[in-house]
Amino acid sequence: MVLPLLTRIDHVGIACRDLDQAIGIYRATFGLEVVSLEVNEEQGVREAMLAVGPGAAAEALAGRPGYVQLLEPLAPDTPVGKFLARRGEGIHHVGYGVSDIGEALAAIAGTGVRLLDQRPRHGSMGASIAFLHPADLGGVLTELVQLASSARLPHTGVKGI
Ligand code: V0V
Ligand code: CO
Repeated sequence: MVLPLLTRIDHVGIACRDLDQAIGIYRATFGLEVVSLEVNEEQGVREAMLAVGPGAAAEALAGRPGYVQLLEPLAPDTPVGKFLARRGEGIHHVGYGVSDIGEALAAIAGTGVRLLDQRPRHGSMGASIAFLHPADLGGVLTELVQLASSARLPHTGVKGI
């Protein structure tokens, strides 16, 4: 196992009531563009990833850029739906890159931090994701992200950079 477990900041997840409106705000204010728009039934969200930082050329070298992930709930009784009802719109979670999500989950479980997912789930753009309990991490819902294999560094095969 290679330390540190977290290799990069992958995305900031932001809860919103109206995804199209939120996308419009990020586009108008910062010029960010949507690179992926997905419905994830298991997670109960419609979500958009907006790339921040390096452009396409740098992305090929660095794996992928960071993202803003805008999250609209599919129903009130979902993680993001409940969050909106309790706290309103705002930062919902932080997603960090990991090289090997299985190894990372096993190592973190040994520290006593509670895993919300015992095994990886399907995430945005083909990534494998797993969540850690916010109550054990200073109130921050924390997500581990292992990139899809097609997103590995082209020359080295290194994952999750
Ligand atoms: C709830 N709480 C949070 C929170 N959501 N604290 C910090 N950040 C959040 N996002 C707190 C809440 O204030 C309560 O604290 C307590 O947790 C219980 O709240 P609850 O409304 O009853 O919620 P629960 O217990 O039903 O569920 C909360 C957890 C749940 C975090 C366990 O939301 C969860 O499993 N989330 C993981 C999945 C997820 O969020 N998926 C959507 C993103 P007090 O008041 O008791 O102290 S999907 C995604 O990111 C994808 C697809 C991707 O990146 O690819
Ligand atoms: Co996320």
